[in-house]
Amino acid sequence: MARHLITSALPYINGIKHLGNMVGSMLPADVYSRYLRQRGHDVLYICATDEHGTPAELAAKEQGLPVDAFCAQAHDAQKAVYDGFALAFDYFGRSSSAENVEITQHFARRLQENGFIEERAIRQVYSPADGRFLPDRYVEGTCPHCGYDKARGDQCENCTRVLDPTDLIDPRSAISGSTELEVRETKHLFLLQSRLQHEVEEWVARHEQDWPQLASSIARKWLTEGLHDRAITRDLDWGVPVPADTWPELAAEGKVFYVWFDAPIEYIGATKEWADRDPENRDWKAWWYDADTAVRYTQFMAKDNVPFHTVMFPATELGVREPWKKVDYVKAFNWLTYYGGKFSTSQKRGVFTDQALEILPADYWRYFLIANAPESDDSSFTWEHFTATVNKDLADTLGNFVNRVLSFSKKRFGEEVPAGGEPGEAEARLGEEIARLLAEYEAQMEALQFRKAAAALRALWSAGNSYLEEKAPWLEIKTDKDGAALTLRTAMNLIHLYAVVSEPFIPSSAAAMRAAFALPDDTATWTTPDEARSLTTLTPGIPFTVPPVLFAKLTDDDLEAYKERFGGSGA
Ligand code: B3M
Ligand code: ZN
Repeated sequence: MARHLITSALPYINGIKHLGNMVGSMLPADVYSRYLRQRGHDVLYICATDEHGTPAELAAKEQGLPVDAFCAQAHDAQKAVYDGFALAFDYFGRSSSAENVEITQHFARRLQENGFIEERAIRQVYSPADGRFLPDRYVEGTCPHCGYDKARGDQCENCTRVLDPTDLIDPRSAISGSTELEVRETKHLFLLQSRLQHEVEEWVARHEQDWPQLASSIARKWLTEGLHDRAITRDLDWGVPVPADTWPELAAEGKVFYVWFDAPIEYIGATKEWADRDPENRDWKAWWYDADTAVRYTQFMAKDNVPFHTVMFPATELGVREPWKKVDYVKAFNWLTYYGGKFSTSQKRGVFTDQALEILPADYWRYFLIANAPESDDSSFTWEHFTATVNKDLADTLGNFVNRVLSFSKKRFGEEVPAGGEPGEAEARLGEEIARLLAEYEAQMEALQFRKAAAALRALWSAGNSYLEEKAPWLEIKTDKDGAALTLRTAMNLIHLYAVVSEPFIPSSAAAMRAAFALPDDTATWTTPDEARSLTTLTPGIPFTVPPVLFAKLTDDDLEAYKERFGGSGA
């Protein structure tokens, strides 16, 4: 049994995330964590809100709140949604925690001692009207590359190019709108990534063959372009302070670290937050320090975050010259689009995770999103596709099977798993099919191929339906009561198997399926393909109940209502 450290990219604090964010980081990480836990591995799944940087300050300002109060409240709001999605984090922390401040400052000091940090005077946009420097998103203007007129100082949302505030044409302050901007000189800390280029290259070369192509190709591209030294401090009120013991002058000026410097360190920080809640029993360092082979570390993220995780954070970790655990596997996702266009938080386009839960329970979303995860390419969310998938896979194939089998058996044989005939040729064939599909499902899960895993799961559900159609116990019962009892008992064993193996995808429906049978809890542990083949976990006489309908079928009226509310064609 291995120890698995799992993190998903830290959702930014400035607002509730949309479904595209969910499917590209937290949800697959949760599915994978649940699967590994079921297989008996020691799993630590860590996530947190990413709370520093200009967007946090701007969002707080918009709501008329001090930044710390805004972040506290926004953290709780996001956490509530993730609870609603049944994301089973071991810990969901905050990058503004004392733990992260401590570890971030430690990293910076070590980088300084090792000669990887340098103080440089740079020219920054200053706004006399606002009485402050305007880093990153505090400046807006026209993109010099594509001409988009709402480009932000850190990046152009239209052409995705990374920018510096001084690059913008016709710059204006995002706070006051003032266009009377000056460029002034100010000192900042630079991380000398260029000096780490060679080491990072070697490190990537040793790991990339294990990574999916999406991750390794992005890492390669960045390395080919060359690692540039980058400013890791900002003139902001909110952030991890530059430590005064090492940089008294910059600390006195109130400089803080740049959000992308402290955010990845929060993976470690949040693990310490987790341990600090129960220090007797939890050892954060065992997961992060000198844990090279003892821990397997898998990260989940959307593709725009890949450079930070495959190149920049490893550079930081290498430069610290201490044995901090580095990522083993980078699971990167493409974009989920909304009718082929962009989901956009700022333009409120698409479906947000809180709205999704207002409409339907989490399992509907979890299944649909993972079954259509943008793995090898972008994938498109449409309400038509969503309702059709829910109806076909969840309501017809799985839910209806469960309900049909249990209701019919109850009606004809009472509320216990029926006795009756011995398994025959049809059951042997079914057992082979189930064992094969389950092995396929396991293989895809271990390979983190979520769409293919979902397809195997769906095939497992379908196999039950085919068996039921073939045996037709509702006819069989007229001539062969024992045979019908065998069919139903076998089908109930399938339901029990589905309850176990569907858990990573649809945890609450899986719990409802399992709870239908009066069984001790340990039968919830994984069933191997070999065990599954015999389909005899449930023996005659075990009491059962018929659970309420697992998945409601969505009607044409529902579909129209969703399209009405969210904009059908996305135009
Ligand atoms: N907060 C994701 C984003 O906002 C960013 C991830 C940080 S992971 C250390 O794009
Ligand atoms: Zn642009």
